[in-house]
Amino acid sequence: MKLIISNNKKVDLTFPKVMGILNVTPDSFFDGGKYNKVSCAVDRVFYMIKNGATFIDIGGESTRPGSDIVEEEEEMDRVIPIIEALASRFDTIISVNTSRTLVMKQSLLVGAHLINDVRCFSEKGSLDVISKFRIPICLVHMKGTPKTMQRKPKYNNIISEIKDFFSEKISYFELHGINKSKLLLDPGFGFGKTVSHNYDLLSNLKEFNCFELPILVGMSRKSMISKFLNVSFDKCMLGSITCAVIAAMQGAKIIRTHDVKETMDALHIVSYILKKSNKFNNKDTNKC
Ligand code: 7PJ
Repeated sequence: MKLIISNNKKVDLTFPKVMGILNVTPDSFFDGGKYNKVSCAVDRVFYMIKNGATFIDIGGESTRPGSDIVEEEEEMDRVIPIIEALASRFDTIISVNTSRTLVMKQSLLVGAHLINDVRCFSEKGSLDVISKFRIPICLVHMKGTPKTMQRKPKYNNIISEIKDFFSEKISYFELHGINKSKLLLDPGFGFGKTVSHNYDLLSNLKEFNCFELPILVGMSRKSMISKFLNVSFDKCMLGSITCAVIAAMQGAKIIRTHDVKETMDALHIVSYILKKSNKFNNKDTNKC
């Protein structure tokens, strides 16, 4: 499986890759406030690339549960100078975590390659921007909004509901001129899910391979780990890597993480295991 970023940029997704998280918000729950200066962000990204990150995901709005909305101008001021600095220095794939049409457009103009919108391109005009720039996009499942999503989320069958969501979105985007090959799917760990829902998802993640699109997962230091283990966010690295391994063994292709180096170590072993198991056992696809 390959992801075409642009005419001269492709990512081989035969084996899982890492997306390093760069939060440029003052209030993110784990690393908020650390990388909001351009030079600190550049240093951090250099470190992540050196340790094996293929993608860098930049976010200027915290979407943690209960977080408030950030003004558009504030979000622009946080992310645009950093994207510009990164695009001129590194050959990495720059993903922007935003729901704002203007932020998408400006980010793409200064060198971003991918848009990751947890609100699934619901803002007016965003579809026009992504279709004009022909960039890959990540479709994330979320029930509610970051402000409300953790107020008793309920599902009858979380797997089939998220499959229906993906089917509907894929058709919608195709209908609006976006090639299916530009889509990444993310079941949205922590976005309108209880701890138990998140583990329902993780234990059945391979079900989403039926779409034959790359699956991206973000579980790094989320409450599904801290609450389950009853530890603080800073003690969640091993739990996060365990979840990353479980996802990658089921075919997840992009692992969004705060801990690039440690996740890469784990994924090197996962890739070797997948390679060896493929030698004996062909195709593990299922139908939707
Ligand atoms: C995710 C994300 C995720 C994608 C965040 C955090 C909260 N984007 N942005 N998937 N999570 N695609 O990092 O804890 O799971 S923000």
